[in-house]
Amino acid sequence: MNSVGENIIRKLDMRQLRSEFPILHQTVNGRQLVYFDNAATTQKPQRVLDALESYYREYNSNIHRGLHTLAEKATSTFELSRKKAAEFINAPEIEEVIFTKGTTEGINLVAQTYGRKNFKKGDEIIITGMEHHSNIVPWQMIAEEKGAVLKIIPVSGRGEIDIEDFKKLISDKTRIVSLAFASNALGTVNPVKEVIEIAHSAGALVMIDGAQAAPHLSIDVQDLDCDFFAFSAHKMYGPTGVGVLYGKRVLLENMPPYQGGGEMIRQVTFKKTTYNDIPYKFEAGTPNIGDVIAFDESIDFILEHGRNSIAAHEEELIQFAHEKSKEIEDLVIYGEAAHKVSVFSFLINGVHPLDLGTMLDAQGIAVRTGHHCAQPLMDAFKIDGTVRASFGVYNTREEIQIMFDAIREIIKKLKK
Ligand code: C6P
Repeated sequence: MNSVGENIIRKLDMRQLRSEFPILHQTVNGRQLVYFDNAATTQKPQRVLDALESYYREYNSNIHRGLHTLAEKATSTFELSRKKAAEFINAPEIEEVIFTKGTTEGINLVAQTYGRKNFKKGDEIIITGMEHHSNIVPWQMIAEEKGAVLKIIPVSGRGEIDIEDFKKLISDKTRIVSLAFASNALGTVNPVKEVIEIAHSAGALVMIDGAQAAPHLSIDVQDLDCDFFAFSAHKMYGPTGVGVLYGKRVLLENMPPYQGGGEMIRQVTFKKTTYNDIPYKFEAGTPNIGDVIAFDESIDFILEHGRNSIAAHEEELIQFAHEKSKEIEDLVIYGEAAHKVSVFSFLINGVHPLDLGTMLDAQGIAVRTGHHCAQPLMDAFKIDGTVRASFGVYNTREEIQIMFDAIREIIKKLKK
């Protein structure tokens, strides 16, 4: 499944593809919406909306509990999503796929269970200087509690890490290396496979923050050989409130539960509780059933259009944006890595990013401005934030042209 149709690169039929997204067909502030905030969250195709509605209209029930027909349908449909998610990342076993609220919860889960059980004073955790706060703060919290030390791989001016810097940091004290596959603020795709090989040979585990990789790149956790991999459905055309944490069985089985409650137990007495098998041990309480079910449709959406075809389309968009940006003298790009996903982060000399964002919004162009939840990275670049246009499968060159025309007009107006 992971490789079905993946080697074929087809030109996407943009008219048909865009017609699948009802939200795109509206005017915002009197202009046709140009949605360039896909790294924050993507829009949802009709099939995802339909799946969610169909669950609530036709078979809303709790799962893994009831014996009645609706409960059985809800349970089997929910579990089909797990199977699909496992195939999407080529997980060897379905039980290694845990449903979470999103990437943030996945990383916190590992820090608070694996970390709490295994870290001790003087142990080291390595992250990169381009991490999202979700991949910094959970490690800081557990490091503080355990007396462990957080070490940072520096980021170059182009927005890349140097493997040699990583080699200098890793030692027999390193317990885990946690890094983004792709940076949300710069677009950089990190050399995760190389990092994993080096970390493993030093006896350290590796957690991959896949939030910005899952919508754009083919993910194969077996090929990567990562120990943990977290991602969010809402960044890949699926619903909010759903994410996946993949972990190797042997690790998950030896980790204590994250939260206590229903579903995660085998037997409870007032004296002692025994825990359920994975993945249920980590899924206390009623999960986000409807959204997990709808997530299945977003995976199919990606697979049917083809990950390689989507990647090729997005590569064309990011290249076009880089090309166009050369025409604007005052534009400075943040993130010029050799391998990038479709994130275009920039500043215009003399224009505050928040002002530029507001002025673009006035023309129906949705971008994100600010530190992008990567404040240490912004500090390293000595800036408060950037303007970020992040492209998704439904974006077009014409829309990028519209944004650059708008930027040019804004600069002209401000310079008058
Ligand atoms: N980045 C952005 O606009 P959640 O919120 O749990 O779905 O994902 C957190 C997260 C973790 N890692 C990376 C690399 C991310 O980009 C994000 C979310 C959004 O860039 C919202 S801040």
